[in-house]
Amino acid sequence: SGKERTLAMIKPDGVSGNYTDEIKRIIFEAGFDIVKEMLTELDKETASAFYEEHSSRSFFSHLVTYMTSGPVFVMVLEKRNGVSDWRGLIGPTDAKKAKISHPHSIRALCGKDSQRNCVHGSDSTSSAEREIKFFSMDVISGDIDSEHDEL
Ligand code: YYY
Ligand code: MG
Repeated sequence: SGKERTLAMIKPDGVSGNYTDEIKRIIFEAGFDIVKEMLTELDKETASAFYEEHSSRSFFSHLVTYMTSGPVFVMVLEKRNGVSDWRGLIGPTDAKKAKISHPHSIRALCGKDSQRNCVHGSDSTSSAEREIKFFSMDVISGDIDSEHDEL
């Protein structure tokens, strides 16, 4: 059907700032289905692995500290052109710039700056596939019962 899945995450400041419901409303209004969702917390190892491509950057340790500062809300979104449409909805990385250039974006709504930018979105279909697997959100729920049946 040409639908794409992408990984979205509401980062710790978004969850603690109570933006989850408003962001989900924006997601549904834009025509996405939320295929899976989970509230979880990243430990340092998980956050470091998730952002491994940025491990040599000067901001990396601050990024890991931020991402482990509280619960995050992870979602698998589905829609035609879902990857780029979600990137479009969240706006540019630097929330300060987003507030000027993309005032209706999610990062303009709840982000603070280039680090505390409230939400994540996969940047390509291959990143989306990798990130969905990273959180084991590619596994179909309900498998536990059918596995039981085979015992
Ligand atoms: O994909 P996106 O999140 O928009 O930006 P990336 O360039 O991939 O950086 C990932 C992540 O790193 C960003 O969301 C916040 C953090 N970061 C930072 O703390 N400081 C920067 N100058 C750039 C990025
Ligand atoms: Mg990125």
